[in-house]
This record gives sequence, C-alpha cells and structure tokens, in this order.
Amino acid sequence: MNALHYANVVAPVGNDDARIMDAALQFGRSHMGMAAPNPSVGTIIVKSNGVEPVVIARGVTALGGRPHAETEALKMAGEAARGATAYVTLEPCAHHSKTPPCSSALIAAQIGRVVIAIEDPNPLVSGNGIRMLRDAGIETIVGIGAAQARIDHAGHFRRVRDGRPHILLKIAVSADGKTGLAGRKPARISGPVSMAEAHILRATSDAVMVGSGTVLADNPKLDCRLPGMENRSPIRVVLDGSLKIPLDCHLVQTAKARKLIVIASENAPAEKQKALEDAGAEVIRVPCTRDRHRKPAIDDAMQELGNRGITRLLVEGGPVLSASLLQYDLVDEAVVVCAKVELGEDAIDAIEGMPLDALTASPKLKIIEERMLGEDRMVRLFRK
Ligand code: AOF
Ligand code: ZN
Repeated sequence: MNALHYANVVAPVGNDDARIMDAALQFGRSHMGMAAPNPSVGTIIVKSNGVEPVVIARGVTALGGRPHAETEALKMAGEAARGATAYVTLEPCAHHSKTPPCSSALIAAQIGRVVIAIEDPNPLVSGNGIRMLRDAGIETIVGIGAAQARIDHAGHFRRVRDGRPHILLKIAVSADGKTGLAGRKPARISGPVSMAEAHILRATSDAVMVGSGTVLADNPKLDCRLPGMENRSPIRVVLDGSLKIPLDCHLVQTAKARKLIVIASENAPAEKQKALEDAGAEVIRVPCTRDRHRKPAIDDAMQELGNRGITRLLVEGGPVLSASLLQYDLVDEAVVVCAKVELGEDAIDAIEGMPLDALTASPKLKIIEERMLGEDRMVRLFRK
C-alpha cells in the first residue's frame, strides 16, 4: 500500500460534508467576540452543478446576536435555496422570538438537506430544531465537525449550562516560568508575533479581565490594537475586591468610551464606588470568600458576567487571579506563551503559590494546539 493509498483509507478524500462544514465553521468564527450573548454561528448553502457542490450563499450570526446565520444565508440564496444543502455549525433554533425560528425558515425555503455540526444545548432548542426539520421530511445529519464546533461555541455552551462565561486564561512566561520582575515591575516577555496573537484573543473575546494587581503594576489598556481591528476591543473587567485601582489609570480614564466593569467585595468603600461610577464604570458587588483571605468570590463574579451576556472571557492575569481560577476549577481553556528570556530567581511566579505545571499538566486540561509564534512557543489547552 503506498502512502497516498494509505491516506485515502484514514481520511477519505472527497468528503464534501466535512470540507464544507470546515468552511462554515471558519466563517462562523468571523464574528466571535461580537455576537454575544449569542454564539457566532456559520451557515453555508451549496448546490450541485452536476459535477461538484458550489457555494451559493453564506451567513454568520450578526453583531449583537441577531439576525441568525441561517436567515442571513437564506436571504442571500433567495429562490436558489430550494433543494440545496445547508451546512450549519449549530442546530438551527426552534423558538419564536422577534422572528420565527431558523428551522421554520429552512423548511419554508424548501432546503433539501441540512448538515448540522452539533446540537444546541439551549433548552429552548435542544433537539427541537432537528426534530422540526426531520418532521418536515428534510434529510438532516448531525455531528459533522462536532469537535471543532464544541470549541467554537464553548462560550455559548458554558453560559447555557452553568450561567457563566467560558474562561480562557492567557499567560506569558519566561523560560524559567516567571511573569514579572521583583516588586511587581512589568517585564517584556513575549515577542511581536505573540503580542499580535494576544490581540486576536482580545478581538475574539466578549470581555477581558485582569486583577487589580495587574492594573496597579502595568496600567494596561486591554484593547485590540491590531490595524483595522480597533472596533473589536472587548469589554474590560477588573476584579478589585477593595476598590484599589486609581481613578487616573487608563481603564478608568476611558470608561465612558468603552465599557468597564469593576467587581468589588461587599465591604469595599462606597465613596470609591461612587467615584468609579462617576467616571463611567459599572461596579458590581459580590460576597467575600469565607476563608481568611476574604477575596471577592470568583464564582459569583463569573455568574454576574454571565448574567450580563458575556460568553467568552479572556483572563490576562496576573499571578493571583490565575491561581484563584485554577483553585476554583474555572480554567476552561489556556494559552501559554513561553519566551526564551530568563527573568531569574527573584522574579515573580506566573501563578502565585503554584508551579506552572499546575496549569500545563492539569488533569482537567488537554493540549489541543502547539506552535511557534516567532521566537516564542505557544501551547493551547482545553478542558477535557
Ligand atoms: C441559530 N442561529 O445564528 C444563532 C443561534 O435571542 P434569540 O432569539 O436571538 O436566540 C438566541 C439563541 O439562539 C441562542 O441562545 C442560541 O441557542 C441560538 N443561537 N441559533 O439558529 C444562529 N446564533
Ligand atoms: Zn435561529
């Protein structure tokens, strides 16, 4: 058996359904970070020209979550939708809201066949969309591209199931596992390619969170500064139990232009809350943990963000917040960027009180991607 023959056995060439669903998934990802509280779904409609399938229309969930992907694609296809195949990265909805359900729209357009990546766990849908299509006599296949769809729609799935966002922890570490210099001084760790990747993570997240220590040490902007993608900057969130962040930091100074949420403990000073609100920030109070640290309860904080429609939360440190997330089993995904520089013994550990292994070798996570970003090595982990 030659190599080509062998390849044919393990991955059948000409699997149009898998290939076209891949394209639908890729297109669906284009509004990731901008469709919340809805998932960013992709739809591709194809029709055979007698030889091969040809794409006649496509759609992606619109900004803010409406209209849905299927109706966008059906509008583009018009009459040509009759008898065509629709590839949808999430089960078409079955519920009436401002518009009729997408399953009804596909049926009304007389689509011939529907290929769905994964069922929608939203209790309003949850198998009903598939049932409606099959009851209408439309051949409906489910599960093509499911593994990727589970990753792409992780924000929606987590929020529907647990009421909180999908949490992606991003950490940049030196070769010796450190993240900043002694005295909480920031250090330049990752290179320009990693920085660009970090901004893509911001663009594809609904919100980005840091702890108050990071605001005090780095005075970060937390926006997306990739050329042409400035409008994709996420909501900023600071976990600041005792409301320590200064009013003149970048985040507070820009709070009127771009949403800033500050999460404080119940016992934080009321005057500081008022000053932050006057500056344009939203301040949320959550109970304190019962242990001696009396930190704001991180799981309550996450529920508050879920209640506000945030489905994908990027956490950019620092070491204290990263440790809390791990301790409360709140890391759903991690991107670890390892640079070649060494910061030395005195520098600060990337995760407070824990070795980096607590994240990179966590039994809860598996590696789903590893690649070089310029000089830096990136490892991406995802909840098993
Ligand atoms: C689809 N296609 O493109 C998306 C879907 O509040 P609504 O009425 O917009 O419905 C939101 C729910 O619809 C959302 O929670 C999820 O279950 C589903 N998202 N469904 O058919 C889409 N984005
Ligand atoms: Zn829909």
